[in-house]
Amino acid sequence: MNRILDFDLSLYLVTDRSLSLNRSLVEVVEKAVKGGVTMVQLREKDASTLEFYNLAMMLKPLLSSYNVPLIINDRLDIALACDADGVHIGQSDMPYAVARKLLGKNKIIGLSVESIQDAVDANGLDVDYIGISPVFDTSTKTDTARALGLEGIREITRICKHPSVGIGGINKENARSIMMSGAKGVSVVSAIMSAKNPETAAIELRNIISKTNNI
Ligand code: TZP
Ligand code: MG
Repeated sequence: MNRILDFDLSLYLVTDRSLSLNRSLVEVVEKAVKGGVTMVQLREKDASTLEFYNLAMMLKPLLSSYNVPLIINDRLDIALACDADGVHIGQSDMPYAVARKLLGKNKIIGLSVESIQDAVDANGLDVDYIGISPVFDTSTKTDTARALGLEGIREITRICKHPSVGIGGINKENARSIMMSGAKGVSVVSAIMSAKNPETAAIELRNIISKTNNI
């Protein structure tokens, strides 16, 4: 299927309100997009449906004013209800084919891959991007598969036809190595959510990424 969706994976923020140092989600996200974040995934593991929906509805006009896609983690119902730009699913979430059927061809669907086999399997799916997860161990998410490392990114980007972002333990010290291993972008939680200044953190990451000439 030829789907022409315009999105830029280069600096992909995944939210976690528990890491926002008591600042509001909207405040941190706005600073992050001002600093150059190109995609935002709203990830809420403990929120009620109403709270999740309300947060998505708050982020939607903000992100659309910056032309930054809003991706919803896991919850297709929330993505549909707020007409988000897409959804990100993991290996134990809704099957890709069902997600695509529900969302239609004009929405972005990302899939987490946690192994070489997942990457091979993703080649049989029409996903829009993959998240290579986790690259490094991270205290932000501890129930992850084994860390794939830079070697994992190299192997997965070699065999997988979809553009990819790395996630897990990525910061300004190692962002360059993620890009140099073949990813089209870096996905971060704490490097921006917990930064003293999320705007500066995003600017610094963007500078590092854009110097790699990989995007
Ligand atoms: N999926 C795999 S690792 C991770 C998620 C959501 C958390 C990454 O957080 P951080 O703070 O960027 O290491
Ligand atoms: Mg999930």
